[in-house]
Amino acid sequence: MSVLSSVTHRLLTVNTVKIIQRSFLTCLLCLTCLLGLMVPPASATDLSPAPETAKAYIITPSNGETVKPPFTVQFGLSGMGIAPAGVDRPNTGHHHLLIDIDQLPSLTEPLQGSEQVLHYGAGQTETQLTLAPGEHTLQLVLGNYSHIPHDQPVLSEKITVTVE
Ligand SMILES: [Cu+2]
Repeated sequence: MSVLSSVTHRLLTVNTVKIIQRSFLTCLLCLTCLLGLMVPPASATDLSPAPETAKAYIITPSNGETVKPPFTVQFGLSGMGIAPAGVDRPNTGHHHLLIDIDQLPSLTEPLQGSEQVLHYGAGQTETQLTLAPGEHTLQLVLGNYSHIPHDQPVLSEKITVTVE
């Protein structure tokens, strides 16, 4: 009687544990699915594709040029169009000028504006710059409607200018 009771008890316990384990796994799966639905990766929604042929380039000044401040920097873009920030149109973006940047910022997040990262969100294709005398580097990176570089990023060559 007591042996039978003990066996029954053990069976019940084992079954209960199994049921709890199964419920826990089901819950975990549901939670994972829900979280996956609620928080899609930023890259899936915010990144914009760019044609492989797209190119950004600095028209003036040319690499190695000596310039007097203020000097004009002209932005070139081929294979894509310019659209102001906030306007989500395929194959478009706006220019950002990177000044004296050695390490590129994240190219999958919105570019943070600073003295070294200038936004041209109105769709400008040139600017006037005044920089301290000496050598400086300039590079363009296109950003999409929400200031995120494209996938693939559209980056110009980095040029060096000497400011008098
Ligand atoms: Cu921007």
